[in-house]
Amino acid sequence: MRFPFHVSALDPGSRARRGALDTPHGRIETPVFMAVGTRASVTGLTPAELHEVGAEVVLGNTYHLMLRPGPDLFRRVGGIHRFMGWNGPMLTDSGGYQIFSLSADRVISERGARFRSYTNQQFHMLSPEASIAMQEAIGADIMMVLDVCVDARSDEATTRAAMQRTHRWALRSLAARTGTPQALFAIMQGGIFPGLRRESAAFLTDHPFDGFAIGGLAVGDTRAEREDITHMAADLLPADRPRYLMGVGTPPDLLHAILAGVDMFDCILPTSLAWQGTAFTSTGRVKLMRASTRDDDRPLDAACACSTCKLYTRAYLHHLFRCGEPLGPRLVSLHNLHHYHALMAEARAAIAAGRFATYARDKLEAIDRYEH
Ligand code: PRF
Ligand code: ZN
Repeated sequence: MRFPFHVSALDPGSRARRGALDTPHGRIETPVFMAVGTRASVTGLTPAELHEVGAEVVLGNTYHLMLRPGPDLFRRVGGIHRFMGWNGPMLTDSGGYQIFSLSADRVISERGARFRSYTNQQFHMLSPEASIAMQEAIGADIMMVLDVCVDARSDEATTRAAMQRTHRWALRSLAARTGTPQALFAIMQGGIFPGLRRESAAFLTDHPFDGFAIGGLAVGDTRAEREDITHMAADLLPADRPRYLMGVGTPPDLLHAILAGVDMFDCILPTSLAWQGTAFTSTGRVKLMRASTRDDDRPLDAACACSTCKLYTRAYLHHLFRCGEPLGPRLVSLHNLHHYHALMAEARAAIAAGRFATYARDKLEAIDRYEH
């Protein structure tokens, strides 16, 4: 293992665990939510602001950064931390998901994925080896293997083929490393098929990966399917490595996954919804484009300690969104990330105190009451 992961507490009423992962850029306290900064930027926010809202880890994406600015630039400036001015831990996703979700004219073969760039229409090849080379140039603390993600509604044969290719690519990724001080996580696939998930865990956990991700969820599956697979998948993964649920999700999704024993998350929801004027609050979602917030002189969330909630009213935020002022989405992004990070801090404290099952049940009930 490249860097140590310590589990410091197990919740007596669930599979939840409290841990810490030590990286060259500092300690990651788990469970953790990682802010998405696809193109070496969490849209609209500076690293200082990310620290202020409690961000521990920032996520970059190999697919986007390979197309622009490209590997040579990262090699020249000495990696993404210096490039973007964030000195905390970072993780790069491999590009596997973007090939599935974004690429035009893609052809996936055993060698890798050939696709057309959205920046200049040129063809590129993203192979497991090319993804590792790019991720080593980017220099994030944690790298992900290139995987094949398919729609959760795919039939079992299609899902199995994608999973098996993901396994072969995971071994090629391990072999492609050149000895940089970066961790490498494998990605479990297998869709909504329990048998495939078991196969995927059995295969991947036989190899010296530093952590294991659960991929292929929140891609067309139902909430019930996602929860069932998350529970069974987390249980199949080794207790001494971090478990990362990719691209999930809402606060209830996170609470359920922590109950299942997941340690790490990322999701674009808090930041992407912020840019549409939607805020997560302790009393449900608030939509700031709605006329109902026009004369509302309350803070976004009276129970929130973030600077947006300390300084501004809903009426002001509504005004900013109505005028298309960039300060609006910035202030709501700060609040939403603070909301997610505060939820994680509460979860960590509850696990350490041995009362996470009760905490999560109460929290889920409260969210359910407000959202329905
Ligand atoms: N694979 C990779 N990144 C991902 C996913 C995946 O399956 C998902 C699925 N929810 C989000 N991000 N490499
Ligand atoms: Zn707030």
